[in-house]
Amino acid sequence: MKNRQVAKILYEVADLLELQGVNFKPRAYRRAAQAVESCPTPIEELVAEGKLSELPGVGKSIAEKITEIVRTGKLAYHEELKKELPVDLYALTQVEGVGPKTAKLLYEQLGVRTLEDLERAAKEGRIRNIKGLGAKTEEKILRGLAEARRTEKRELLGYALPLARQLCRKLEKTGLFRRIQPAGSLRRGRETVGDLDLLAISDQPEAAASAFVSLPEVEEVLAQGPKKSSVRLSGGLQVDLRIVPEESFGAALQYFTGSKAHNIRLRERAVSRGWKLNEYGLFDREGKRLAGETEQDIYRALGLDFIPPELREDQGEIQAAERGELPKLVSLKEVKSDLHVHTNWSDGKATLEEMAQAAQTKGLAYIAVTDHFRFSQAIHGLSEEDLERQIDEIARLNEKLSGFRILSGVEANIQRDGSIDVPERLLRKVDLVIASVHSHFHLSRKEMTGRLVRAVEHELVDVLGHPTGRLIGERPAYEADWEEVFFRAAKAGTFLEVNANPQRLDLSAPMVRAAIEVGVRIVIGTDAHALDHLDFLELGVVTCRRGWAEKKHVLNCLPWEELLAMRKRGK
Ligand code: DGT
Ligand code: CA
Ligand code: CA
Ligand code: ZN
Repeated sequence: MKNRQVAKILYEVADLLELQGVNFKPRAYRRAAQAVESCPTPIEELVAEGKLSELPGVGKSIAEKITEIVRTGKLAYHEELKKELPVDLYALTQVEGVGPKTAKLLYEQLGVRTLEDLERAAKEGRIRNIKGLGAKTEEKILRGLAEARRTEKRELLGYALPLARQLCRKLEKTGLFRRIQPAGSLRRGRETVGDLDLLAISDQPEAAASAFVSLPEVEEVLAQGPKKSSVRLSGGLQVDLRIVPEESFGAALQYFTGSKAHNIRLRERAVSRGWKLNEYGLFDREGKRLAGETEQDIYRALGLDFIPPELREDQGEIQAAERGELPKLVSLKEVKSDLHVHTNWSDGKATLEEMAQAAQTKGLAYIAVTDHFRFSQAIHGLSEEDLERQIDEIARLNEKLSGFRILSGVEANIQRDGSIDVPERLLRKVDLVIASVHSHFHLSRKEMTGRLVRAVEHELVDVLGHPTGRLIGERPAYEADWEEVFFRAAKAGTFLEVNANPQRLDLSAPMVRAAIEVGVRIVIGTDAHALDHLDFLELGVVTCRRGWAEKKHVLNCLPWEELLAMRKRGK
């Protein structure tokens, strides 16, 4: 049972409860589902260790339900609710334009249970005849179906990356591999991956392939051989393993890292010199091998600086490499801090001290604690008095800590009109103010732009949190004139966040690139609500790298005193 499958059941429970008109509970289930989905630890482990309640949003009752799912593969409560609506609600509601209510209507009127049923009904023009839906909805559903198909089987990087590492570690331990490493979109750091591509060198390829297909994570063996094997894991993800000769490892790594578009450009370059480039190596006219053992050799032979995998998207990287103008990308070890951390003062799971210790153990020099300011019943935020007390508590802890600093902060809410819901007195008192949109997502483009501009121009707002509000695979970025928002943020000296939560990665990589081009400074925050969420920092760094960001663009690379001096109010 994988986290994703558990989450799916919880999401369905939320939708089914919502259909029954139940209040609050759906939200609780959705939050728990999200926590399970984005938790890097396998859910079985948490159950076995009795650690479920460490997940944000998971209380005793939902923890029991999760345990039941992990133990039995299903949930009686879910099956009971599902009698009312025996359809693949999770898949159907992934389609934009289909919420639980529409799904119910479609089932009752047209017997739609699956995505295939939905597609047929939409194509045959039967949806437009349903009262309350109409031709517009039908069109929207058709568009939504195409989009859902494209993202349906993609896995979040935040889930796939630890998984890929775990598989490689297990295989290394067999002693059958001289080398093994991930390639493909995972190595490029794409926010979602379609499948995993592992590349290896082995002196016993048959035995190595056999070890691979025998991994406990494997559900189905699609192919097995000394050169290529493919499996499907129980979570549904496909993994390809290719075993290649040592002399062509670099060429294979280059080829299978992609992207396809980048490879095509690179091959054109080889061809224009009368050479041939493929997964076996770079060869001249006579078939003599020019390079192949390492990627560096290949790029060098083609007259290019080494191009980091994150840039290989055919977005100008080859021209830049030719001119020696590639950015010197920011790296994880240069990052000294996590600038968006929650604690149990609001909806986080760990104490201030635990969070600080965990961050220090990870090698960080400081964090900003930015708990939610009160804003809804469901998310218990800080009151004014809480925040004052927390600031004092942080000051006390800072005296105790050595070689580590906690910055006090707050995650304020940007209200519909762009104003900030924390009193000015408190905004002045904390070290770092993140302002985020947590409500009214569906404004007109003009209104949303005005709202965000007002927030970034607020003299006491330091950071715009998860700026576009997108949730990968669930909710698109809200409509706004981003160019305008970036421009105004740069001008005002307000930083933009790269929120490193696996489902957010917001700003996205292309947006990071656009933002730094107009002079915006970036801060990375994991939005951690539990200790192991601090590991998401790497995803934020990867997103910055894909956005061509250098150390100078990412303020987490500064010592804390210098970061504070960079704030507009620090000047
Ligand atoms: P994914 O799996 O959809 O997230 O994306 P990738 O990039 O991992 O794509 P995948 O797994 O289909 O193939 C791995 C790499 O192999 C891809 O990035 C580039 C290379 N590759 C695959 N097919 C072709 C091709 O037809 N031409 C070239 N030049 N390269 C290819
Ligand atoms: Ca792949
Ligand atoms: Ca593949
Ligand atoms: Zn947050």
